[in-house]
Amino acid sequence: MSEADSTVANPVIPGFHPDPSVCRVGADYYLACSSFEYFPGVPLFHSRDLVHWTQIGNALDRPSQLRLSGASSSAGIYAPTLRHHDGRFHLIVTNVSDGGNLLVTATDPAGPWSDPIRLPGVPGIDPDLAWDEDGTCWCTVAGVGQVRLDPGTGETFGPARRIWSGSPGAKAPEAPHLYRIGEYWYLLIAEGGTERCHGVSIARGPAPSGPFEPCPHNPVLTHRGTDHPIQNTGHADLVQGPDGSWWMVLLGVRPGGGTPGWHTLGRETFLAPVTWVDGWPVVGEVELELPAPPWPLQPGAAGVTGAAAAEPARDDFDESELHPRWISLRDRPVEYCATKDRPGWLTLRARERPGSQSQSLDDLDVIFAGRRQQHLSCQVRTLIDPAEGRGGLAVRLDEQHHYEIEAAAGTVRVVARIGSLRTEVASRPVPEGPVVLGVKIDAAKAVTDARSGPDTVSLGVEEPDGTFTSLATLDGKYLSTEVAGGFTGRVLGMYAAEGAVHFDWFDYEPLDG
Ligand code: 6LW
Repeated sequence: MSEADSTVANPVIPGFHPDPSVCRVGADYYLACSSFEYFPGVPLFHSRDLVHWTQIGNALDRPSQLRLSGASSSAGIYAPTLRHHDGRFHLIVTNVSDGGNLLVTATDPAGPWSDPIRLPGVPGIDPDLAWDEDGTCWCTVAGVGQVRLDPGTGETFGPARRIWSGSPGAKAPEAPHLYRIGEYWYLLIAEGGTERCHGVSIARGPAPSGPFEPCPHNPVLTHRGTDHPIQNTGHADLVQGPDGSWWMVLLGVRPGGGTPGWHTLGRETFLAPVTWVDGWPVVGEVELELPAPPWPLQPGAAGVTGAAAAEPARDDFDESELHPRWISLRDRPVEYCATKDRPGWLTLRARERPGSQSQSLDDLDVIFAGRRQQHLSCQVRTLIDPAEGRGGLAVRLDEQHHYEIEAAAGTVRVVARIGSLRTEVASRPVPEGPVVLGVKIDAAKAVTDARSGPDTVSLGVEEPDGTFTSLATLDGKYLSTEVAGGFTGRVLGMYAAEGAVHFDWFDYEPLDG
């Protein structure tokens, strides 16, 4: 796993970072991912070596750019394409819950990004942008359709035209990216669906509009039907390394446990080498450890930016702005989530709901701030002061799938919601005042039985002497994508159920395993 051994860890961006789109500007690489019902949307990363990525922002971080009110989980923001053209970054993406496709631009990818240009003439999901030698902009979408677009105004010219249907019989030809490489235009797609049959195929033609000839070796990448530890590989984008070599970023998952295998971290961003044979790409192995690329590696300075990163990361909430890794559900109004109410603490205020006394993680508009689970085994802790309300620490997959430990003055309790079932699993008195809540997630070391889960989730409190007392240990499979459905992964975070709850700090610590 170490760079000294000449390997680097994959995924290069672990945890719920699907649908990667990458672009290179000189020595710098930028990468964008999907974000679904979470606000802010479209996390953006920077790298100089394609291996170590640091989050520099989120492209859609203002309510004027991103409306997710009422969006169901796994709806919202799908599959961006990030490109640099004419001195500007262009990011095209779909909000499936609010008007479809939109385009934002920026001169600095760390932001600010423009308000969106709406694209009513661009149908469907997974829009791509490519410019030909004349400066004409081609927008290609899932299906695979294509329309000419003026990215300055959003105007489209003519109806979308079908340019390829992918491999005969394969479902869901999607995630197109179009590139001019050498004498051909290449059309890279995903097909087979984003589950176990996912794969990457390619076609090429003389012009951006085709006609396209499929690669005789399609799919150029798939792990379908294998017992490879990385599954669902697909939804890729191509980029050249600093030395001119070719690489692919793609999504994959790491299922654990028995049958059928449950993945809990969502779809993650992996890196794979690419070579070219007879004008077609040959994708190298997508492994958990990759041979290190031959250029100087530049580990990120801060944060959890790679699967191997092991340093604990504490958020003290001493800055007025939250780090871009923090995501909330659908929006994050400052009157409900702020560091100014009690300096040095994050205050979450529950919404007041007529006819109902409190909120819970079952609600679409619960006040929540969390970060993606990025390691198969990890531990999170937070110091909560519930004197003015009730709130807690949660492991969230969606509204119907979450475990949480909740504190009110004098009590903590563990609640589990799985599908339509919701139950209090354990409770215990605690001294009045601030209390440290913790969640420890342990990946299974062995499959003991065909049904055994991928991990266990222990929820508890820290005693005054620093020891952790678990109140409940629950099977993690129920907070997996295979059980919950949809496209997302786990998010670990704080929430308010009633009144105001204050959080002094939040620790995320990767654990071995
Ligand atoms: C995305 C599609 C896909 O739009 O999943 O894996 C959808 N690929 O391309 C949601 O992320």
